[in-house]
Formats: sequence, C-alpha cells, structure tokens
Amino acid sequence: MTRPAALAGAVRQRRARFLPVAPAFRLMGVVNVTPDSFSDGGRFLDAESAVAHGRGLVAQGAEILDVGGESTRPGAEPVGAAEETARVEPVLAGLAGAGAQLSIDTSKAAVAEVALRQGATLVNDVTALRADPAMAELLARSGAECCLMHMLGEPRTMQREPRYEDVVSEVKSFLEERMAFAVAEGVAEERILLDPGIGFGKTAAHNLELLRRLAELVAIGRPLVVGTSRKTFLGRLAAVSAGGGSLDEVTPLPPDARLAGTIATNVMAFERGAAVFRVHDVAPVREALVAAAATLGGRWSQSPETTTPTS
Ligand code: PMM
Repeated sequence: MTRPAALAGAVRQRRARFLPVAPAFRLMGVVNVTPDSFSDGGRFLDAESAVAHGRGLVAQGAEILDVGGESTRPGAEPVGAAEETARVEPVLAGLAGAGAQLSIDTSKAAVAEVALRQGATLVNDVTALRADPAMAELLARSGAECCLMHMLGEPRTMQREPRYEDVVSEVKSFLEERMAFAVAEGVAEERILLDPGIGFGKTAAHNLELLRRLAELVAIGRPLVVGTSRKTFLGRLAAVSAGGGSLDEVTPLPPDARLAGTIATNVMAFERGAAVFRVHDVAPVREALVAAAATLGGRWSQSPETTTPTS
C-alpha cells in the first residue's frame, strides 16, 4: 500500500520521537582465574588468556567483569591469600581501562585491598562479610561497592542436604541482617548490592523457589545480583527434559548444555526485578535481556503521538 508523501513525512517525524531508553540491566561477565571452577576451571589460568577473555566479554556487552582467583564450586578447597592475589592481580591490571567496572570475587580483605589498588571498585564477597573481619572496615574506608551473597554453610560442604523451612524468607532475613551489619560497620547503604546465592547450599527446588519469588528479595530495596549461569540445577533440568528421570536424582548434563536454562532463568529474574546478571555467556544473555526489556514496556519511552499505527 502506498502512502501520500505528506503522511509518510509525518510518520517519519513521529518515529524520530520514539526514544529507546537503556534497558535497566547490567551484565557481569565472569573471569575465573582458577584451576577448578566448575564450568571454566583451568581455561583462563594464565593472566594473558584471562585478560583476553575479559576483553572479549566487554565486547559482548559486559558492563562489569567479576575476576575471581578462588573457586567456590561445591567441594572446592580453600586457597591462601598469597596464591589468590598472585592469580588475580595481573588480570585486574590487564583489564584496567578495558571499558567495564572491575569486580573482585573474594572473601579475603588482603586480596580485595590489592584488587582495589588495581582499579576494582566492587567487592563480590560470597560470604557476605562473614569470612574476614577486616573486610567491612576495608569497604567502609575505601568507599567501594560490595555485593553481599547468601550461602548456607561453606563451599566444601554446602551441598550436603541443605534444609530450610522457607528458603525465600530465610534468604531475605539473612540479606537484611548482613546489610544492617555492613551499614553499622560504616558501609554506605547505596553501595550495597544483594544476591540470593543460587546454588550455594541449595537444592534445585530451592533455587527454583528463589527465582520464582525473587520479587520478595527485590523488595528489600537494593539492586539484586543473580548468578544462575551454567549452574548444576540447570544441568539437572536439561537432563530431565532429555528424559532422564527425577530432578534430584538425575545426572546433570554438562555446563555446555546449560545455556538455554541460563537464558531462561536470567530473563525471568529480570522480569521479577533483578538488576545485575552474572554470566559466562554474555552475548546470548544480553540479546535475550534486550528482547525481554523491549517486551516488558515501560522500560522504553515513547511520546504520546507515536501511538498512531505507522505500518
Ligand atoms: N557464583 C559463583 C561465584 N561467585 N558470586 C555471586 N555474587 N553470585 C553467584 O551466583 C556466584 C558468585 C560460582 O560460579 P562460577 O564458579 O562460575 O564463578
């Protein structure tokens, strides 16, 4: 169908008023410098390949890079501060100026302190300031942001029959308590992010319940970080969908078979109000979140005139 030229001009003008607003999510790309992380352990152990990997994630759309030198996978053995620092320091140095905020995934103040000197401005502490008494003071003094995550138990033993009365309210109370602790220690509330700790002392059913009721955690009022990427419960779901049996007993499919579940859970977490998405596969998750943000409406502004159908 042809349109009169004057009408086509008016339509073009209206279209020019359709202003896409930056979607309200941030992608945190994972840069593990460890021999034993569950999905990418050993792949980026030398600093050069870790830096190249981090730069690649920025090119895919990561706004934050989370650099870690100690694996927190179930059963992992702890690493000393000197070894952890030696792993992450050259990687952080190589990523300074790469175009993303640098986050250090550590629960040790000595490691965090070196990382902050190398340009990190976010400390991602999976113990929520419980492992090292010096961490809260370092955060207060430096003014760095911090992510406080829920974990039941500790990595070595956390997946041995985790139990909750109500996983969501217990995680919520924990996060509120840790936030109050951090604030009492001098950390500014506006610098705190919270994370339910998907897979940290939780069964597949616990993880799914947390994701389903994520809005209850968003209601605390601080930006929520969510890390479902390639986690075992997604391997279980993938195995079940391939005909493998019950969720708790099935052998999980390997990490490279967990991308669809990673995307689905990140989109659902976004829809429920999460703000930061910690992922290994930045490009496909970003693409999915852009589509989700566009679909959700209200995250894209449109002037009233553009409501006229134009095509
Ligand atoms: N998961 C892992 C490590 N660090 N930090 C936060 N804040 N949230 C997470 O879910 C999280 C984390 C484990 O995954 P990895 O071994 O792939 O890094």
